[in-house]
Amino acid sequence: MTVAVYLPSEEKSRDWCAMLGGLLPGWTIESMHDVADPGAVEYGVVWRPRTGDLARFPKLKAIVSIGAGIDHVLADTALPQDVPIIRTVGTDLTQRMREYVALHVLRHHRNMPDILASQAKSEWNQIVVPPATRRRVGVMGLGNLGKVAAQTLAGLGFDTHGWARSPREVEGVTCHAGADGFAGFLEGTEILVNLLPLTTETRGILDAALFNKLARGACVINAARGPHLVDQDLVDALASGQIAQATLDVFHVEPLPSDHPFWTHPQITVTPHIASMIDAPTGGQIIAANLKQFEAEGSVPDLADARRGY
Ligand code: NDP
Ligand code: OXD
Repeated sequence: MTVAVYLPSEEKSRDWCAMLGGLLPGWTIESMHDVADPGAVEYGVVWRPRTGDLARFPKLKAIVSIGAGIDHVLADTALPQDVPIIRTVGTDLTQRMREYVALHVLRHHRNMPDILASQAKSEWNQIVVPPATRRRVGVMGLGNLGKVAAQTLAGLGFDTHGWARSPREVEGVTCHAGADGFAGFLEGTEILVNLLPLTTETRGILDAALFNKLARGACVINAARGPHLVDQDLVDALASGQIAQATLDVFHVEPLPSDHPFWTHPQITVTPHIASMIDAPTGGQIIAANLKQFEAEGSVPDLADARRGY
């Protein structure tokens, strides 16, 4: 079996090849930056592939996304049609994401930005916030990541609501579904967490209309994809006070350009797409297991639905 690996950095591609080579003895693992024989490649393991890269492989059996999202694969306008796409998911990713969501929701809930601003002025500023039980938080997306994040917030005592495309049941979480359930989900939300996939339906969903439906002074955490957010609408909502604070892990352009105003905005916390970044050894184990299973059985449980977009 021949696998071609692509990450934008040639060095990282080589590291992943070496690591997958160790986990898949007898398989040929090559970097997509310099494939010897495109006709031999049966699997592509990719993060943000270049347009046309995967179309060079006539014998491609499956594409593996090095990550949970597949938007970066579907962005390839020359993508071969009907080649299955395998997501990389697992407990490691959900654990990392629940840590990130708990950290940033608690930070907004306990008003840490104001506490730190007071410390900078040596001010003893005893900010009293409502208990978590009276703080309404909302999680957009109740898939692998959103479900565990919502359960974590419910476990901390928050009044937790979740929103998905289809009706879901998550213990401790009030679930809302579809377009009909969207307004009821947003109403009164004080801390909003976005964990939706990026699709034609969800692109630009974090916009002025959504911000205006939240409680005044709400906080927004975007840990999904940059194009979910209409950047200028956030800047305007922060200026008007409709939104008090935002934590952003993902951006329209990554890495976020060094002159981007988000870096220095006093109401925005920037993290560099690390909410749940897979490390190569863990991701490699999951990917190698998926490749072996796909080769043996022709399918795996973690197949994405390209038509649906996630
Ligand atoms: P899943 O595919 O498991 O879940 C997606 C969820 O979103 C489902 O609950 C789905 O509803 C819901 N959904 C999809 N479309 C809509 C819609 N139009 N309206 C309402 N709900 C919708 O995804 P994951 O939880 O694994 O990952 C979510 C995203 O997180 C990824 O696509 C990726 O972009 C991002 N991510 C970010 C990381 C980071 O480090 N910042 C790391 C990993 C992922 P239903 O249940 O009805 O299908
Ligand atoms: C992912 C990511 O999709 O890291 O897994 O963003």
